Order: sequence, then C-alpha cells, then structure tokens
Amino acid sequence: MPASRYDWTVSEVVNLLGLPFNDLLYQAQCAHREHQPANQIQISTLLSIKTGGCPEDCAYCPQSAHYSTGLERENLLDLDAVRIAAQRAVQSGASRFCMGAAWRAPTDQDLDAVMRMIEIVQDEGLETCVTLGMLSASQAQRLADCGLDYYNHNLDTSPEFYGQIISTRVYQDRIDTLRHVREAGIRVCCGGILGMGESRRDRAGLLAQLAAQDPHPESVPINLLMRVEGTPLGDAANLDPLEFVRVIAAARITMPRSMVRLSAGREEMSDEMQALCFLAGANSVFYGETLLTTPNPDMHRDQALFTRLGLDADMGHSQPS
Ligand code: SAM
Ligand code: DTB
Ligand code: SF4
Repeated sequence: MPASRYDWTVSEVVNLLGLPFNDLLYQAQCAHREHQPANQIQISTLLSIKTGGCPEDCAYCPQSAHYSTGLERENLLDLDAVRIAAQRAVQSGASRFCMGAAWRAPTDQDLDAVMRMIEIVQDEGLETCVTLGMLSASQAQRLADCGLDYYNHNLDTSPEFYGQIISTRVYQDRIDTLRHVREAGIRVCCGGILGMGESRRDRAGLLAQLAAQDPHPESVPINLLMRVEGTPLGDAANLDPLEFVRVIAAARITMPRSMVRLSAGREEMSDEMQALCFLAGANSVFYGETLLTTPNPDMHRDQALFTRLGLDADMGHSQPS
C-alpha cells in the first residue's frame, strides 16, 4: 500500500482535475477500493446550536450579521433540545452528530455550555463533532479532555481566492486552529466550498492545502455552495456538476484514507450526480432534512438512493429487501 503523500503541488492537482473524465474516475475508484470499503457510506447529522448573528463576513453564509437573509437569530439551544435531536439522529441511523455555532470563536463560557452538550450526545452513543469557529490551544485541549471525537473547521477555498470571500479573518488563522485541534489529539474534519466563482486552479489549491496536512484530515467535507438570497454569493453562477465530481475524485486520490463527505448542496444534485460522486470516492453524507439553516434532501429520498445504489449506509432499517 503506497504511503500517503503530503507534497501534492497545485499544478499536479490541476493536472488531475484536467484528466479525461473516465481516466480520473478510474484512478479515483482504484484509490477508493484500495483504501476504503467499496460500498459503505458514513452518515452524519447536523444541529445548529446557535443560529445567526455571526460577526464574520463569509460571503456565502446566511448566518453572517453583515447580510440580510431573513434568518431569525437564536440563542444557544438548551440541553433538552440537544438530547432530543441526538435521540432522533440515533433513530435515523446516524453514527456522528455535529453541532455548529455561528461564532467567530467561542468564549470560555460558551465552551462550558458546549461541553455539556457533547456529554449529552456521547450518552446517546454517537460520535461527537463540533464546529465553533477559531479555537486557542487551551480551548482545543478542553474539548479533547471532554472526549470530543472531531472538530470541523474548513479552509473553504484556496489561499489566493480566500480574500474575495472573507475579510474578517485570514487563512493562517484557520491553519492555526487546525493545528491546535490536531495537537490536542482531536480528529480533524476539514474541507471547503465549491461554486463560489473560484477557478479550477483555486479548487486545486484548496485540495493541495488539505492534502498538505500531515496527517490528512480524517474527514473532508466538500460543500457545493447553497446560494442564499441576501448574501453576496446569492446569485453565483452554476458550477458544472461534472467539475464538482472531478473535485471529489481528486480529493479521493490525494487523500485516499480520508472520509470524503458530500456535504451542503445535495438538495440541488440529481440522484445521478450523487451516484457519480460516490463512484468518484465520496463515502459520507450529511443526512436529515436541514443542514444548519438550509435544506437537505428528504430522508426517504436518501434512503431510496442508497438502496438503489446498494450502498451500506449503516442505517439498520433501510436495507433493500
Ligand atoms: N462559525 C463557524 C465557522 O465558520 O468556523 C462554524 C459554522 S460554519 C456555518 C461551518 C461551515 O459551513 C463553513 O466553514 C462553510 O464551509 C460551510 N457553509 C456555510 N454556509 C454555507 C453555504 N451557504 N453553502 C455551503 N457551505 C456553507
Ligand atoms: C461543513 O463543511 N458543512 C456543514 C458543516 N460542515 C458544519 C455546514 C453546511 C452549512 C450550509 C449552510 C447552512 O445550512 O446554513
Ligand atoms: Fe460565521 Fe461561520 Fe457563517 Fe462565517 S461561516 S459567517 S464564521 S457562521
């Protein structure tokens, strides 16, 4: 088994993305079968524990206080609401429960509250993941001590395109948070967003940054932009669906041992496009009718898709008869 590489150059990834589609998918499928179970997908659910009113200006985000998106701002959820959502996630067959907060960075007090939520989710037997914004080394250590399994923090795009999307924090802040999380011994969930008007080279640049992390992030969420009216990217141009599939394939080839998650944007994808993404090496999805604030496919549609594709989605009750 070849060792994982951490030295992918942007040009090499551009070349991968430019391969004839069949050659690229063949290479990705070979990497997938060498390093991953061929027909299994992992299921995560999301819960927004603190919605809206975020001080950051991420141009894609409906939760930024800089834009009028009509989203109702909510305070931190109470513990009962978290317990009920976690129990629902168990019933739906999810293995991981990810809680997201619209913060630039949590205060130490915020962290106390989130740690109680993590314990509740652990009690339901789920893997835990949180995404709370930037973390200091000591905050990451506190989360590790409470047994958090994963921290999600995305690089979002290439270092070159980043400045056109976010001005309130820099790329290096993200790299620093990822280092704090890794050094605390928490597994890393880190990916990005496609369809924000970036070039192919930017998409390659994002993958090269992700694949430069040693070890690679255990989970790599690839989001297709959810265009939300009122955000600067509310009317971004469509991304060619086959280009999205190419990026999934290149993620699989460059990070063969990672879980590659088909994340935001599945609502707009046809079943056939999702099938191509699974063929290209995606082996995880967000499941449940909402992401954080925007819609996700109906659970029955997803179950039917997994059944049609013979994917073992670890959902107990949804296997084909
Ligand atoms: N506030 C924290 C932060 O940004 O680090 C955590 C929550 S934030 C909503 C988590 C991630 O969701 C972002 O990094 C971004 O990649 C993704 N995201 C947000 N809005 C999105 C959209 N409209 N379409 C696709 N992905 C989006
Ligand atoms: C990730 O990469 N995608 C998820 C999760 N990590 C936190 C969030 C997607 C959010 C899409 C926009 C929304 O629903 O507000
Ligand atoms: Fe805030 Fe996160 Fe949205 Fe950026 S992505 S505006 S940090 S909630």
